[in-house]
Amino acid sequence: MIESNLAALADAAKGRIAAATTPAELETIRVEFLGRKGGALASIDMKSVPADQKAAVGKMLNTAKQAIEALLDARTSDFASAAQAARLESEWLDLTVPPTGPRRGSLHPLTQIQNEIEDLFVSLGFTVLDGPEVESDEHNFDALNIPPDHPARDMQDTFWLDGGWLLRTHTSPVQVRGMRKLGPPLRMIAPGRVFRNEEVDASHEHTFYQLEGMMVDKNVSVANLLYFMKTLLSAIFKRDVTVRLRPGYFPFVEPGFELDIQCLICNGAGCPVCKQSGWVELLPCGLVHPNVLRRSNIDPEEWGGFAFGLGLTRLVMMRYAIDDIRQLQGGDLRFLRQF
Ligand code: FA5
Repeated sequence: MIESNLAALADAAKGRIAAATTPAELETIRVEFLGRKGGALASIDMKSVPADQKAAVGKMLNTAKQAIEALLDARTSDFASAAQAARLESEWLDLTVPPTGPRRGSLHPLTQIQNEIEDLFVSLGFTVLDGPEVESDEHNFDALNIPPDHPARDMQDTFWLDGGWLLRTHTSPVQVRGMRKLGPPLRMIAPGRVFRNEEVDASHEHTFYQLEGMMVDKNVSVANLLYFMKTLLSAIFKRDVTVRLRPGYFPFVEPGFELDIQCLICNGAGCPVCKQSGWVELLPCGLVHPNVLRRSNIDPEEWGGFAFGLGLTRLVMMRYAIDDIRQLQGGDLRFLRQF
């Protein structure tokens, strides 16, 4: 009788232990079955067991108690391992994930390319000069062999300010400042912002960047000019690009050239950036006109020079295949973050 009661108790305990979902539940089960006072095993009345069976029943009780304890211990240690695994999972760190935190900015593509060109020319012995954006008529036009009423003044639509001042239409006035300040021999570049009262489209801005270059020395020739142009383009594009050189008119150079690059947006097929021509005007240049040297107190009999006026904004467009110039100064971070 006691034997079958014990077996039923052990089965009941086994079922309850298996179904327990928390360590607290296990504790309740432990008290219920094994508690010294009122526990199911403790309530078995040994007094009613005949003396000759007491030893055997005691042994059975012990076995049942040990079996329940073993089940409780095993289940308790299951809960402890699960808790440990959950804690490790919650503390897991992937050390290879890049750090979050504030997003770092980057240099504007124009600044990046300007820096590259400056480094290149500095390594070739050139000085980097700066000039004012509000210029005098004299520096922007007269000293560059463009006197008042000269038709070439209409080549660049000017924003005029009061008192004969203007927003410089090109970086060429820095040539004048460089020649007057430093004298010959001279190797200078001058990157900067220029302004034209022009209608804006995919390749024309009213505010854009140029990079002026000038070398004044003895025996400067078109060969010197072409050497520097080639060095510049291969440093920027790092691959072969198709260019063409054609005569160009600028009052401050003689002879003057236009160096065009085959449009890298459409590979010469024709698009809005190149106005369907397949070519983009990029790098006008020439040998410095004697009048320009003379106006800056340099004797053209003794000295000669070349000058160029790189369209820096257009160069950036070609290098990164940007199909609309307005994106460069639109301030849209989604665009800028690509660089
Ligand atoms: C000039 O500004 C001359 N000062 C360049 C020069 C310097 C010639 C020294 C000879 C010797 P031009 O107006 O062509 O030239 O402008 C030079 C370059 O600036 C152009 O080839 C073009 O790449 C760029 N450019 C001109 N107008 C715009 C514009 N509205 N928007 C963007 N880029 C322009």
